[in-house]
Amino acid sequence: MRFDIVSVFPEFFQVLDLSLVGKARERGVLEVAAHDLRDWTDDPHRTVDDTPAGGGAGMVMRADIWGKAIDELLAGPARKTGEEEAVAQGRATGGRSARACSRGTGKLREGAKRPNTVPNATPEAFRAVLAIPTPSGTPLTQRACERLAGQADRIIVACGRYEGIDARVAEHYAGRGVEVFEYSLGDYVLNGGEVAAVALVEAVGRLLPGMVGNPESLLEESHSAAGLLEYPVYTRPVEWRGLRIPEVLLGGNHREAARWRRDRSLERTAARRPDMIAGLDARAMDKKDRRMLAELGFMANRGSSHPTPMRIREAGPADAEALAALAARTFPDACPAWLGREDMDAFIAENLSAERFGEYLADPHWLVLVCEDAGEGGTGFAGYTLCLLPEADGAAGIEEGAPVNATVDGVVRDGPLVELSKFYVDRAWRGSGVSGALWRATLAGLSQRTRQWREPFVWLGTNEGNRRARKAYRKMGFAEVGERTFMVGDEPNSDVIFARRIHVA
Ligand code: 6GU
Repeated sequence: MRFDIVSVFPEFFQVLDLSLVGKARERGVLEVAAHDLRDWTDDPHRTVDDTPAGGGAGMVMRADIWGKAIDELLAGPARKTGEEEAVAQGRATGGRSARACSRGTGKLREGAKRPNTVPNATPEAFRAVLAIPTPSGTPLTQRACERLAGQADRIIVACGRYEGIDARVAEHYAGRGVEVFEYSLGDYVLNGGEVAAVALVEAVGRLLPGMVGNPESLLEESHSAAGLLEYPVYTRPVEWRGLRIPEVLLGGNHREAARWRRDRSLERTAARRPDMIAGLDARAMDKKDRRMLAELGFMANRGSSHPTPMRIREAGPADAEALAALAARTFPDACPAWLGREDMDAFIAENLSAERFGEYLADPHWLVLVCEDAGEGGTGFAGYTLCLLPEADGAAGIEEGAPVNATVDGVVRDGPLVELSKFYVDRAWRGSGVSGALWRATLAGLSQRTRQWREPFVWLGTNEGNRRARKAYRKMGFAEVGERTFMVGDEPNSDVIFARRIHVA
């Protein structure tokens, strides 16, 4: 791979003699030559710019000067200086390679006396790319760097200054079949393309075979194919200024450490680059990934291609219709298989209609939380919770079987006994982490509303035969404290009663 960088500040590129890139140049993996654009001028002032056509501030770099420089460099690598040749073949010392950079800046004349190492050179044969750094280019990405490292033999970097390079330069070479790559480092403006040229050499150069000692370090880094930012890294001392390396990285359990790193990657990416979360392949994620993402405000189920942002919020009167639709969809999931459709429909019509939800939503004793798909073209509600708060330190739902005298973890209740009347997640969102996130938000809301009490409880009843729900409630910190009979339509159902403390440590 050879870079030819053209700039009015060729000395700038002496930095490329240092570190990794410098070593690769010594080893011949990479050749870099910097050239002075002014060497292609003919006038005594060595002018490279002129005033902008159509008026405006600043100066524009002339197409004719750039054309001469690029034509000559495209014509092939015959024009290596002797020292560059030495660098490429690994004969140079560090000191000579440093000179190769700064001395390789002279105009490399047509018909130079050195032999052309690749005869009949054409842009195609060299797979040459004309790279033009500009704040109006496409963002430089790891994908673009990987493609250049894999496919280009020669990259000519045309560093503009002032207001940029006459647009016909890019147009002309693209028309001649040269790949023109106008790229930007990010949404800010530099004074010229030199810094961006160094960035390109380093980002592409380190991907060349034989450049990075441990190729695995290429796999796990930020912007690798996984589409996540890298996790935080640590090394000794184990404790520094009161900060310890996370224990999970010291214990020697590689699976746990890998999971921890994956979670930190997801966390960082969600916080710093939410745009990258939306680009993740949801089908490549496991249940733990989805749970973590739900904590971070994104939801993905097994059927979705990409995670979407989710919002958990208190429902308002305008949500009654959508809530009733979700409730009607989800209620049958919790019923035993033998229960008739008519009984379920009767229950839904009586307790889960839009009118009923309208009443719940208007009554301050009910706390209704919804989890919704907040992405573009969101699919609506994925789940909801419905809590009934009693007056003062009373018990909500006494006639429903509230465990008024129950103790939990050996603790006696001090404060209200809230009823978790409904907690449903749409079938499509099972296993997505939505229910965990919705539950934590609900518990936080209850804790907030009962904070003047020392030890408030929350209770619920669920069908005895619904093992999935029973297991889920135990995981949510509930303990079985009793039983009740619950009517769905005309059918009596055996329910289990669960309770737990609201305040968490
Ligand atoms: Cl590639 N060039 C200039 N002049 N400014 C930039 C940039 C490039 N990328 C971000 N800002």
